[in-house]
Amino acid sequence: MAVMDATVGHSTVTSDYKTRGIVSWLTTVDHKRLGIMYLFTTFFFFLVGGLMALLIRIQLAEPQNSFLTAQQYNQVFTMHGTTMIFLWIVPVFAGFGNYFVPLMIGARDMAFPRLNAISFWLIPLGGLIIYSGFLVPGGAAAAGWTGYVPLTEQNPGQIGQDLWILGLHIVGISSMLGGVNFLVTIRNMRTKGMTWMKMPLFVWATEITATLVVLATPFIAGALLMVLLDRQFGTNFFNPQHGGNALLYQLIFWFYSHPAVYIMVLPAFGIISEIIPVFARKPIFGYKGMVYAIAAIAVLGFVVFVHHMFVTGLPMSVRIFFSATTMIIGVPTGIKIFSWMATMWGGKIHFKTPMLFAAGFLLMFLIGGIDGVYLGDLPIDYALHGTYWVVGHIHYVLFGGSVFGVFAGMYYWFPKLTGRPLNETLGKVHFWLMLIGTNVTFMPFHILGVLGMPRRIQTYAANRGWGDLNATATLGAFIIAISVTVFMINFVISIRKPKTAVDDPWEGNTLEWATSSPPPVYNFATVPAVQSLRPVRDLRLAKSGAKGKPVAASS
Ligand code: HAS
Ligand code: CU
Repeated sequence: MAVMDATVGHSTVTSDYKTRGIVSWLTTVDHKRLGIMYLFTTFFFFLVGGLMALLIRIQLAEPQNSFLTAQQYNQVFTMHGTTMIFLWIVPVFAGFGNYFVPLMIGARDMAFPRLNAISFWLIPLGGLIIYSGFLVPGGAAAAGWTGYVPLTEQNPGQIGQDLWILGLHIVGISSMLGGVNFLVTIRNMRTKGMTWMKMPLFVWATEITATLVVLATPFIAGALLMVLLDRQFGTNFFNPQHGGNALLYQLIFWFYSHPAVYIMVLPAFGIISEIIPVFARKPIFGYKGMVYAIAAIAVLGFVVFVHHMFVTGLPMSVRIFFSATTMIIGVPTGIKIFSWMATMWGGKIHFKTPMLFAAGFLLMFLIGGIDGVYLGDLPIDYALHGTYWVVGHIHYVLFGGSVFGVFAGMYYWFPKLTGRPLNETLGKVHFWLMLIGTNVTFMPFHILGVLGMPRRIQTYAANRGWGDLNATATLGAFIIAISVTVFMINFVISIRKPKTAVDDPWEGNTLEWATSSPPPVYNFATVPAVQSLRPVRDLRLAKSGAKGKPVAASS
């Protein structure tokens, strides 16, 4: 329960924060505790989603395998995609945002702490509802994470599909409440001196992601509601036999889900943009360009969605328009890639684990981004749509991109979150295994796509020649699983050590490094003055008494 805390004069700080025990966590409205709970919960879902991925890979490892039945296979890949997208990647960044946005802008908490707690609790609730499908007759949802009609409307008796819709609605409400909270917080609670153009890029990424969330999420909620009404209440929105239109579902779904792919990666862009300048010991190259590029990606993100529907028979003029916009969205993304490279260029790069993951992100996302541009090209997409190429694309951008971004942030901020550093040697083992695993798993997908292997198939004939590449991908998936295990071992070892982390272990630039590790409940005794993009570096310089001394985090 929130109680006015006289020492900080802010009603959002709970005075019961310091009490230990499970109840204090279950009832907390503190942004830092909620941030940690987001990270734990979503990581749990990552493990569940990963387990399902291994089941998929075991099934596909050899031709004519019968490890999973077709029905089980459909449920498993549907739940894998649903988990990874809606219960891991989208909310994990809300976790980082919750913890670090208030710290980075010098605020005491989020604008609406109780709303924040509700946003968090809706995630495990939504997840439980989605998974409860496994317990009902007919099993869990099995129509893919995209929930295309008519697949989702064929069998109204299969309640798992309705539970999936209900759970996604709840998770969507969580995202939107969180989004509004971020927008209000960032607009109103920045400390003195932090103008828009002095905001850390992670905060910018969160601001723009939150805008996308608030504008786009209602569309998927609406599309899913219409499916629910069609399934259970006799409407025919998407039923052509009664005057409905099945394509309408795809249009509404992708109007959300294309912007959503940027919801899933912009926060990772933000994290990388914090890490690279710190470890290259240079200011970020082209800060303003970086801000405008994120904004441009967000705006363009709303006008490319038809590239998911090039083969649905829409008029050629429409296809050409959306093919062109899809190419154009590579430009602001390219600006970001080049700015990160320019930031590293000539820098004295410290290859600590966070920087390794940031560099890995850059390379993997580049591959995924460029194979996406191939898909934006009409004739190529006619050939590759619905094949494993697309699966390769999404895993390079979402695993090589977003997930590497999450781990970069995890290693970078772990000392701040816990007061303890993660072990560097284990971190490097984790990184290299994950990088190798990612490529061994997902590179073969591209070749399989070109060889014509369709996505979402439970098995394939031996004479198709897809066996070896699939076996390789399965091997890679297990390498990834081992790398994640190494991370968890690292976590357990590190968390049991005494709290030795200093306030500012990496010589950071942004305000979270100006407070203790972990920060006190009120975040800052006094918030440092913000006069530049790198207030903590300014402080360090002032302390050392001379500008440009080697102690500076930049050249
Ligand atoms: Fe994507 C399908 C195109 C970015 C996620 N994408 C998906 C799906 C997911 C997803 C989940 O046009 C599957 C959905 C499903 O289940 O059906 N995607 C793009 C393009 C970009 C892109 C052009 N995608 C993402 C991100 C994601 C994501 C980010 C999540 C994090 N994607 C597609 C298309 C499909 C698609 C088709 C549908 C395919 C189908 O048939 O179903 C861009 O945002 C990528 C921009 C980034 C770069 C790299 C850096 C840029 C540089 C500048 C120079 C490069 C240039 C290109 C000028 C381009 C360095 C040169 C081109 C050469 C070929 C050399
Ligand atoms: Cu798209």
